[in-house]
Amino acid sequence: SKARIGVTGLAVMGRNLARNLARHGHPVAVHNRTEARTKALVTEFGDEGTFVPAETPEEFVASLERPRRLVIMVKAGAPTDAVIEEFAPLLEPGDMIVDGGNAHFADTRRREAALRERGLHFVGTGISGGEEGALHGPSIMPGGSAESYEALGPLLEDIAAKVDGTPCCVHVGPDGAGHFVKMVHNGIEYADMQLIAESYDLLRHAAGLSPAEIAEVFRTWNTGRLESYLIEITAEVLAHTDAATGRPFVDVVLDQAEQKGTGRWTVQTALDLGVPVSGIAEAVFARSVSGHADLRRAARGLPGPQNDVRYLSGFADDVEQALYASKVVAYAQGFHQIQAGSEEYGWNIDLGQMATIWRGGCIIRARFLDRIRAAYEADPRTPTLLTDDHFAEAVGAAQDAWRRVVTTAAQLGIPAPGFSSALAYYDSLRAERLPAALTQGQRDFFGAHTYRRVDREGSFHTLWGGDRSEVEA
Ligand code: NBP
Repeated sequence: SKARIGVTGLAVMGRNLARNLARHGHPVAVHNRTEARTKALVTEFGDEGTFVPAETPEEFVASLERPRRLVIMVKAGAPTDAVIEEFAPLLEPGDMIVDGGNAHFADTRRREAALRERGLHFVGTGISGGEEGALHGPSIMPGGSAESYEALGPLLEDIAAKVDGTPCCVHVGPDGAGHFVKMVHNGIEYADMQLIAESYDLLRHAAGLSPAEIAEVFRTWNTGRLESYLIEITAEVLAHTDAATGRPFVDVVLDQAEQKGTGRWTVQTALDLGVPVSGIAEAVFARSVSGHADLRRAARGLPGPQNDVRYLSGFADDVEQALYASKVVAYAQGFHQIQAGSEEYGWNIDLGQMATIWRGGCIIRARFLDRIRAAYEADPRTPTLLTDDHFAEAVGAAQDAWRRVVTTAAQLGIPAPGFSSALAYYDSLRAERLPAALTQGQRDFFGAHTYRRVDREGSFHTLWGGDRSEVEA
């Protein structure tokens, strides 16, 4: 009998996805460039379900029922193109190639168009949740044609995480929509992690709490509106003691954050789309700053503030409110980017559904996402989450504390780029007038770039070098 689906690329992610499929009763063909991985999978986990191991691409393709569903789980970039080129000639019209790797959505659009020409479906699929998620239920964000989702959806929904019985998997939209949404998911993840890191730093250096005490604070927060996977693991990491030295684990780790690139892609794409994702950008830059060891060493002796204010009473509660409000901003910016991408590429993405499928399986899974779903259910065209009734009220109530935290950070010289940029974004949106009017005046002065007026239609230019009269441009 034939396999219902196949997975090629059996490193951690592919192996666990294949096991997840098999455990759900789907016979799964398995293949890897280096055959040892295929053998190891069948030897170690063969009793979990029906695996159909294949030594060659030809054998692999022949073992799949039609239309064929072939999942690629290899390193993103050139390896993905190489594998597509290896398998596509062996497939027949109507067959589906699913790329579950972390591809850039522009690559996915290119590949989808090329394979469509050859009569094949190409389904760029964002998969979040790491290796544990792949095995026990990830959040799955498939792009590609609606037709391909009919054949793939039931299988993917079967192996996805479930929240209240709802699978964390939905057809996001055509071609690169799935990988685009996965990219923004990762961008939001960067922002969320940075805000949590700043919370820790402030509790430690403004309030003087120990890592173990801060772990307790995070545990408490995890029983409230901030309840999420990231808050939960933060408490675990902070409570951990290094076995070798007996010191807090967080004190023996080199303070230089690394990145694989999806945060950077989010910001690059946002710049192209003209979407202000300042919180995500600050998070990417914060990692970048941390990694510039030479720069930091050179600047270490620069003067800081003399004052040593300690806001102990109520400070942890203030930080909770700053974290909550900044987090709303980060999500508002990320969802704005998805909306802009959807309009640019004609994807017609349902924003409420994105919040729904991120409630489980993925790294940013959180109680909070139910609220975002509700916001888009109440008004699918809401211009920003910040003006949704619930969030407007909650952030409004948090803003005094948020301002105190940003002020404290500035006074003590503790960097809080995430908190402060989120607050600046909030205040920018709220402002009756922005100094952009002055910027326009400067642009008109040095470059005759023209400006619009508040009281009349049209474009205008002031003759700055002449009698300074105004002309219509
Ligand atoms: P890796 O990204 O480490 O890729 C290793 C796999 O790619 C192996 O199966 C390897 O085969 C295969 N491969 C390479 Br490299 N070049 C190949 C080529 N030219 N032809 C055929 N196969 C080739 O694996 P991973 O960490 O399991 O991740 C898989 C994908 O999932 C990546 O795109 C990753 O970004 C994405 N992802 C990972 C995570 C995570 O938490 N790790 C989460 C979400 C998404 P070999 O065994 O013969 O060397």
